[in-house]
Amino acid sequence: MLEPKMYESDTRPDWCPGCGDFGVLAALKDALIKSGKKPHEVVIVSGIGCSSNLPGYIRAYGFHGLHGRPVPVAVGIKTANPNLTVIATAGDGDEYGIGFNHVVHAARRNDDIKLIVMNNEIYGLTTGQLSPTSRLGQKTKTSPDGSIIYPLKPLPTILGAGGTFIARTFSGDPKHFSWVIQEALNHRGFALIDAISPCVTWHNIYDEVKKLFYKLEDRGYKPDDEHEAYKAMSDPEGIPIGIFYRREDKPSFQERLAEQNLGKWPVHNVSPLPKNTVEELLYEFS
Ligand SMILES: Cc1ncc(C[n+]2csc(CCOP(=O)(O)OP(=O)(O)O)c2C)c(N)n1
Ligand code: SF4
Repeated sequence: MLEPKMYESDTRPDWCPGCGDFGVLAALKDALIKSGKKPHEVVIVSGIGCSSNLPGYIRAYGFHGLHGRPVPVAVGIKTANPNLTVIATAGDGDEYGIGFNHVVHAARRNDDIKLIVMNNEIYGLTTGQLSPTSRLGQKTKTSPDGSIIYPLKPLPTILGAGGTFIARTFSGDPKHFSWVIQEALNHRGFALIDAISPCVTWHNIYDEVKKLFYKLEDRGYKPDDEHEAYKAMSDPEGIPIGIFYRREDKPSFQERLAEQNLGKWPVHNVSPLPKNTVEELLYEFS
């Protein structure tokens, strides 16, 4: 029997009080429990940033790696052991900036990983510089007179790259957030969840989001049409949340690999490294 406390970590988050990332963490735990996943079946991978500290705050397998690199690490883990549920969690600087190339190609290959990007439109950890999703005119430490760069639109970009599950949700609505994650966990292949997760310290957009967001599913929206998805993603008036696009007919990269390499795959059938080799490697990298 799965209980919420199974995912409780001994480490308490050091996020600022009110940071949107608390809502993301709560929704992720709830979604994993509701999906019937046990902690030993789940790996959470991150890069660097406030949001990227998340794997330390949840009791599952975790990997806290280099800035911008959670996606290739997650893809490697899933490819080596397809029985695992692999989730990458990171910030907009991490995934829409330094690591965006990896995201585009994971979407193109339809790698069977789930990516939650905590999008606060700013660099939080490094104290408030411009990020790829910062707005035109936004004042930050690196744009004191207002940004003169148009923001990246990650959702239509990933749709254009062949993404098969593209959603947005809001940390201020944990029930909706948990539902979107549960749907992503059931998806066959790559899922991008753009999570509005405000940074209360450097760019507090809570009030604005609360005024402007609405749920696609409340308006009878069906996420099966690419052109409708582009339109919904580009609403100039409001902030739609929900699943913009989903298709289940495209096999994941890992499924194709299994078909091609029948008998030689997955890699986890290979004998494990001797214990002392693992200890030597850990010592070298500690
Ligand atoms: C290769 C590299 N470049 C830059 C940095 C410095 N750095 C650490 S976190 C970060 C940005 C964090 O912003 P974001 O990914 O949006 O996460 P947040 O802190 O807002 O959650 C940067 C630039 C780094 N650690 N490594
Ligand atoms: S600086 Fe911003 S993103 Fe980082 S913990 Fe504080 S509120 Fe959250």
